[in-house]
Amino acid sequence: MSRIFADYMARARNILESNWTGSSTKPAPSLYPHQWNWDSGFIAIGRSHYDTARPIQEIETLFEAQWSNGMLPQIVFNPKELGHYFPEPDFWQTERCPYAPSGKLTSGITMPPVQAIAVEKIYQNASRPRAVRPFLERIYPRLLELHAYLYRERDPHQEGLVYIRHPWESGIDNSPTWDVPLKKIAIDKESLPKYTRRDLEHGVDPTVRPSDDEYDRYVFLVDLFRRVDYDEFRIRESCPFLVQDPLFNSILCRANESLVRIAEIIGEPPEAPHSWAKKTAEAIQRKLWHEEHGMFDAHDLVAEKLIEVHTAAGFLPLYAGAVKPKQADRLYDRLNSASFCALHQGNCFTIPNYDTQMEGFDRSNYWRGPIWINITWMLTHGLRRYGYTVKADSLQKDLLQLPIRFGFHEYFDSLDGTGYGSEDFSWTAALFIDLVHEFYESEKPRGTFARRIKALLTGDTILNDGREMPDINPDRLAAELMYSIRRLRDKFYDTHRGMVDYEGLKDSPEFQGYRILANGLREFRPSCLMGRKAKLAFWTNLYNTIVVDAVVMLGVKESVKEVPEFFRKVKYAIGPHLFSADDIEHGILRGNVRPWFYPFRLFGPRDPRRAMILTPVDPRIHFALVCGSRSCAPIDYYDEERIYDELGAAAKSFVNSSEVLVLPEEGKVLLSEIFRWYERDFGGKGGVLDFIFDYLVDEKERRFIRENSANLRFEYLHYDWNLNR
Ligand code: 2M8
Repeated sequence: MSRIFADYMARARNILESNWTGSSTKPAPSLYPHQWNWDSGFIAIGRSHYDTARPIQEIETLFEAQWSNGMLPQIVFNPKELGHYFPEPDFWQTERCPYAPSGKLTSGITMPPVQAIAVEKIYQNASRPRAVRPFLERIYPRLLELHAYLYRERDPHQEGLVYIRHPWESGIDNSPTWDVPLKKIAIDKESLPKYTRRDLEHGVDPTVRPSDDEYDRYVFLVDLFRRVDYDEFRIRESCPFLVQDPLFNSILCRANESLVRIAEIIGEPPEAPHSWAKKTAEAIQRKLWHEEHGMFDAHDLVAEKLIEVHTAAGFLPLYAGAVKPKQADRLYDRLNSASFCALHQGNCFTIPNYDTQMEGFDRSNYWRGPIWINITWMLTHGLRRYGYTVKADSLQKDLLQLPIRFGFHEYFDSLDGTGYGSEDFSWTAALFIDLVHEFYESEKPRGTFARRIKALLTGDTILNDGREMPDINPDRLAAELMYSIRRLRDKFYDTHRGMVDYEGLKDSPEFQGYRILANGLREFRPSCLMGRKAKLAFWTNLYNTIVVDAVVMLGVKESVKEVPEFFRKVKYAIGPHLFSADDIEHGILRGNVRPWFYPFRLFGPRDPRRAMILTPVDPRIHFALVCGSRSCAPIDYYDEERIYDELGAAAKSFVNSSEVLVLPEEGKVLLSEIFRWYERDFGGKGGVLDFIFDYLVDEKERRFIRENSANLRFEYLHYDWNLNR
């Protein structure tokens, strides 16, 4: 792990430590002095990477305050900390409700039910998962009661979508989405209970918090609930705010999936959560989708219509797997538009909580525009679920750098990253810990599969020794081969996501056709390739395809690392010579310079393949050569005529992706290993810096590099060798 991550991990753990109250964790040192429902879930997830007892205690403490009807309260008040927050138990008066627990002080609303997700994570991350089983057995019925409560009391049409009845229940308190229903509440100051806000007494700038008008409406709703003794039926009859929110329902849907898996672990019947998950996913797809806008919206149950306001919550059905493939593509386009800070746009951090193109977008105000780590964290999981790995990586880049550069704040300015709200915010720390763990997950040593393959693979594998030869004139072979590679790209490569559909490709006629043409390479003379551009395109495309060919033919499952010396052992016979993937990369395309992992140049002094060496080296090839792994550049096809432009585009895309992190506050640049392995191709360290500077689009990052080039330190990011499938 890079040292910088280790340092910040330690800081994150300290924050959780100092916010620990003895039985749970406060969200923030002073602004939020009690236990909050969904905060505890996120906190437990982060902490579970290094501790099991406390996350268990965190969740159990929360559930000790569960209402007897199953509702899990938004806040469990710490009796020793009363007097610094509004509203507190004296205002909620939950004792009016027969379901409220005695001996516990709680609010009278709930929050997005992340708890089952957290419980599953605690189990998965435990060093001794078996020891966690008794906890699973204890907590499972409570989780089930919570979900049953939501479907019983909050889903009046029994359609699989539950409503929230207060903006605080959404967790995204002053989201612009709520403006529409809240606007309809006319406030009569005379009859509104008197109250004093306490949130502005903690040194937080009032302009980054909700307005007084919003607070009046929050209070109006709480007053309504307590006047009917928290009777859900009566609330439903009179409450002007009943909303089916995509965020809340997506979390519920995703939490049902965790419940199913927990049920299976402890041998309980999983049918109930399974059918809830299905029903909610279908309802989200059907009822909350806005076809024209290509986005999920909240549904106002009072007005019976969609609230056409687009916030980050609209992407979260991805997290629940509740999205049809066509809807996922539309969401992805939306996410990559200026509205939510396009990838490589270079002038903002992703993802702002509200569409940046809207008049009411506010880069610093609470849930009206800044970035919140928990929302983006859930979105990265959703994007991975749908295969948008490159975008997920890029969001992770933003998430990792925000606390490092700007501190462990509650939320961050979406244009310049400034931290707002409370410092030392617990879920920012916890999810940072989770992200760093995820980032380094693939560093774990690989097991038995690799050893099995090793035993099988003793020598070289010549991939193009099939009997069937192409029925074409050898002069046409290069053109036909390139055409066939382009067809593979069009059909099986997802250039957006940087992924290859190896499964689909394996038995396809296109791949069979390619393999026959590859057999024809045995009679091909590379000397017939004319001009540098033709050679660059031919060898680059051939390198990328020999890797794909080898992944398929050797049955690679998870990573090319399963095959010892993969790049040296897989070969094509071309004319009278053999070329491994390494020969193509280091021998031809890198001008036969010695590879960083090998004592000699690959083509010795008398090797006839030296005639094919391409010099000078164009370092941009490193962003076009694809080694079948996630940290490589995204795979594509390179056209002889346009290859210089295409290499430029590939370099630009890579330099502005998650593989290059510029951290001005640390005086550091974190780089892909590619820049270390091939430093000399760029002209040494200085050349690497010039190269990055030339392709970087973010003006501030460019300025920082220009002004600090002499003292900049490089650190290198872990290279992810997982298969790009
Ligand atoms: C914020 O909400 C509370 C009310 O629940 C508040 O503003 O006083 C929200 O950001 C919410 O999502 C969060 O759970 C809570 C504590 O961090 O603070």
